[in-house]
Amino acid sequence: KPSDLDSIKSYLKKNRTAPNIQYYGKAKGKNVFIIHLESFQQFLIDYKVDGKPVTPTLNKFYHNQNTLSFDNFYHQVAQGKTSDAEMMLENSLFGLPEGSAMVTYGTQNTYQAAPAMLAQKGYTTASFHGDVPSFWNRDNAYKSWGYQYFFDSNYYKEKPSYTVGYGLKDKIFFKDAAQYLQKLPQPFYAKLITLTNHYPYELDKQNVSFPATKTGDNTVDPYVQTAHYLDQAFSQFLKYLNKTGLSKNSMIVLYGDHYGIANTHRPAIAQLLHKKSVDSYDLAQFQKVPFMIHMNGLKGGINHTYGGEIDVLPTLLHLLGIKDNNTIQFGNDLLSPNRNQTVAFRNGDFVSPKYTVIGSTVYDTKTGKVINPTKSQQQEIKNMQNHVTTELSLSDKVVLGDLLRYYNLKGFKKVNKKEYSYKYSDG
Ligand code: GP9
Ligand code: MN
Repeated sequence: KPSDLDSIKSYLKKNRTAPNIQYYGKAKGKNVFIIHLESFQQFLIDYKVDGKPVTPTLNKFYHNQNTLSFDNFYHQVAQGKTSDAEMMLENSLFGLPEGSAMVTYGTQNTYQAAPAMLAQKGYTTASFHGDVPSFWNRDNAYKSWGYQYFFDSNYYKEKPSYTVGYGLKDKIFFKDAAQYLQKLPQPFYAKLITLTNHYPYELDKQNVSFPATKTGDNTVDPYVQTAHYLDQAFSQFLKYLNKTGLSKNSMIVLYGDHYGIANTHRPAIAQLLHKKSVDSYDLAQFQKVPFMIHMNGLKGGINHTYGGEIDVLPTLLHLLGIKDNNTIQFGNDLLSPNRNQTVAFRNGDFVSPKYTVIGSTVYDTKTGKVINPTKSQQQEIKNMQNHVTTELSLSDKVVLGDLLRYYNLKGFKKVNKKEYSYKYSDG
């Protein structure tokens, strides 16, 4: 019922942060590219195998003076993996503790998502992905989120040699996506979801141009090879953006959706990190994924704030100069000066600049050492824990109760799903 929103509104009111005036509106009217890097972890950035960088292009992009990069940015997904990441990115709502919100609540629920918000500001909105449209219920959830176009696998030329694993190989995907991109009225909001760097990291021989790691764990060792391939695909796409001049009037956002190497592969992870063994603290650190924002003229650098996927939308809205004083969103702008830096994992564990709390164990985030909290530290940690459980449960309340159907967001027109169709037809 509508009154279920009351506790949520008052929580959000307390937690909202003011934008950073140095960055507010800096990307107003620009095209937005969201490049979804499949299974891409932060440790790959600047990582070398046999003295060679795995991702030379992404490394350069990460260190570019016009790129804002974040080195304490965590994925916050659960079983919904990619779909949880998309859910957070587009709505600043968490995925669910079990299953996939996009699948179970993507079709019927009301949303006030990024594509719809931007479309109502004059943007063209499109998602691109080289898999079938039904995967993760994208074809329905995207309508609820207000995507005007969804260029799924039906839109690209198909040949057996063009695909590997779940779908189209990234190099072909980026190239084929370009023909549709070119025709989108500007400004646009375009999300490109890559796919080749996906477990079990298969790649056809011609495309393998990087040495596998040698941990002896077969599902881990080829990871750097598909990551390298993804880097090459991104490099081609960047060239295209530069050649067409699109890079000049666009904000390019990159992020890793979730881990590629599951925490169960401890011995292999230890070897990759050149450590004797890894503990829960190391594994929490291992959950970092890249988040980068690039734009001509943007004041870049590596920002050390602690945050995660839930924080992306508020960050982007502020950069685009879109007020979000009344939105039902659980993240906060990564560029805001006084933001709360407690990063919730979906299971209730959390990381912050001071403490990393995994189950009942408390680590000092700076040193990685287990600490025995004093009475006053215990209170501090308890407050943080409270914050985490509150935000997760309130977000769940919004999704499970479909509460946005009762919420009248100022200046926002409710999405009418019937207006959308993504069916491919020739000509
Ligand atoms: C499938 C792709 C993979 O279309 O997005 O999803 P994941 O297995 O990474 O959740
Ligand atoms: Mn994924």
